[in-house]
Amino acid sequence: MAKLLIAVIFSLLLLVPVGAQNAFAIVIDDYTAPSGVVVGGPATANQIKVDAGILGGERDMNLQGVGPGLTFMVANLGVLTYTQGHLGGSNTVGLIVYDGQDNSIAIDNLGLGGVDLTTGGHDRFLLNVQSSDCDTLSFNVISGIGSSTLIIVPTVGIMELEYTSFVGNAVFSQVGAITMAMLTTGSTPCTIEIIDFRTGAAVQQIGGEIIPIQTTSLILAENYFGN
Ligand SMILES: [Ca+2]
Ligand SMILES: [Ca+2]
Repeated sequence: MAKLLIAVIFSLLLLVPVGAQNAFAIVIDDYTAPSGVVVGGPATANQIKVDAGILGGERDMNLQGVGPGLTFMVANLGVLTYTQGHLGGSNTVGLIVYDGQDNSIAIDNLGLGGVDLTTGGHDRFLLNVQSSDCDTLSFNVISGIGSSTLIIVPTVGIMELEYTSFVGNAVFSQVGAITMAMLTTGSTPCTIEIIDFRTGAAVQQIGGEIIPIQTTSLILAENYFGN
């Protein structure tokens, strides 16, 4: 009987249209709105892009601590590319800030007006990485005076960044700003390409297609097994 129910639940998973599964996803950025190339040099450099498709209507990009060698950041045709061509000297940071339309690289802790990242029962960010040989990505979620941080080593594919993995005191249902930073140290060149950043639930791979696990199916299973 248990095997039969599991099979039924599995079948239900396959029947849910893929489009419906992301109905509650909050798209932070799919990088289709182009930001011009931010090229590193002796000074920091910025690009601010206003677009309705970006969470909060704006993407603030900033390069910090750049040194010799071609280091740049650009968003175009659905791909965010960060290349660290740093050949030595101080560390480099490529920073992207989602904090509403403040037209400034400075972080407005209330800029998103308290967006609820848990809408639809979502409990994690889904970050789709196309390629990477960089070693560190750092995320910061800010809710007024609270903030939480997660530092990861990027891998190719859809990365699940669970809210419970963040360290700090941000309230994920009342978010004022989100930042993503590409951190590279010393003289090791690297490139990372990101094609999507959104909220979501757990994902599983079925037949080469990645679909979120349905909360309703999990509730069915929990009820049946008495959990
Ligand atoms: Ca902004
Ligand atoms: Ca800003």
